[in-house]
Amino acid sequence: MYTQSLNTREAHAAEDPVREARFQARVDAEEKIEPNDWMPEGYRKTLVRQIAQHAHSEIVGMHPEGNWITRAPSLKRKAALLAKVQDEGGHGAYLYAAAETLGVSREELVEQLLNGKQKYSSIFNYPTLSWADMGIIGWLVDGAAIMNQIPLCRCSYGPYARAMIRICKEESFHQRQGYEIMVTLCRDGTPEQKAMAQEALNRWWWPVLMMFGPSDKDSQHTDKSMRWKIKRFTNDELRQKFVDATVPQGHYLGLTFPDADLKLNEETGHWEFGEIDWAEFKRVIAGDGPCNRQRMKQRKDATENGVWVREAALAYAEKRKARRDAAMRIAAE
Ligand code: FAQ
Repeated sequence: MYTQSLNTREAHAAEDPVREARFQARVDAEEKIEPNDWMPEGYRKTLVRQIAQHAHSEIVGMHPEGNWITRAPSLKRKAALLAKVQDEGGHGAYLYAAAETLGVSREELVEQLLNGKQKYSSIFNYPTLSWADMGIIGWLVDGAAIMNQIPLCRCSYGPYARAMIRICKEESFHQRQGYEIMVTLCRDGTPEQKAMAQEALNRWWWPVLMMFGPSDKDSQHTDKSMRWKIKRFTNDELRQKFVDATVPQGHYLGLTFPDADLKLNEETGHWEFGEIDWAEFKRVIAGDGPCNRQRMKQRKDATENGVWVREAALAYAEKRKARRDAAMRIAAE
């Protein structure tokens, strides 16, 4: 399958204006592009980059919350958090499978994460310092992820769009469990619990806004991705939609946002917000955020420590196949 995909990849590499025009017409007509269809090499590369980055984010994104599983304040909270972190692992697996339909193997993608050629979302380079961070991650990080990912359910590439439908359903549950933690802390909690929630919001608000990527004027890939209908909205459009949806939710909790410039523009109906610290964003995606080194070490260790599991699973699959083949041979005789 992999060799076949490589051949397809070579065939795609050649520039072909006629095929490209036909491809663009299909995209414009909202047809789904499937793995065996002809596609421009740039389209394939863009998808591999984005889907791989997305898959890595889900896997690395298990670490900040995984840090709190043993310290969740009740059995109910522990069970919900455990299930959520497992869901994130599942999302990573779907997304690697979607990327594999484009002729790259999961091993190659993991290798590129570990050698720094591919990225994961900036947000997972921040530490989880209190229980309120579990509420904040569900409410804001999953909230931002959903805002970005609902339009991806209409992405022109079929396998990615279909993976996103299930992922979004689960993310929506994650968002609600996070907001429910926030309600418990802020509306039903003690003054200390509310203060803990406010402190968490103060740390996470700006990094969450950075999740949507650079501003449109600095985004390198948006124009092409919009033309190919991989992206349906620009980074700034989605960021604004998120701020508009989230600020009233924060006010319901009685929290204040760490932004002196945040104000509702009565004419446009949008919440205007202050300038994002793009120097911090660049630093974090260049590898110098608070937890980049720790996260990469965790992934390297997990890859190395998991060698025996992968080998055992492969040996077991081969043994089962040999047994099945032998049974079929006997049945055929
Ligand atoms: N972090 O030209 P653009 C989740 C890079 S999943 C790091 O605007 P594009 C679930 C970008 O790669 C969260 N790097 O790029 C969960 C490019 O660099 P390159 C992940 C970033 O692709 C919840 C350069 O900057 N979601 O949270 C970031 O058109 C809770 C220029 O940027 C996805 O991946 C960033 N934040 O737009 C899990 C969704 N932003 O590769 C656990 C799919 C930008 O040229 C717990 N991805 N860069 O070297 C997308 O929608 C897009 O890729 C964007 C970026 C919107 C993220």
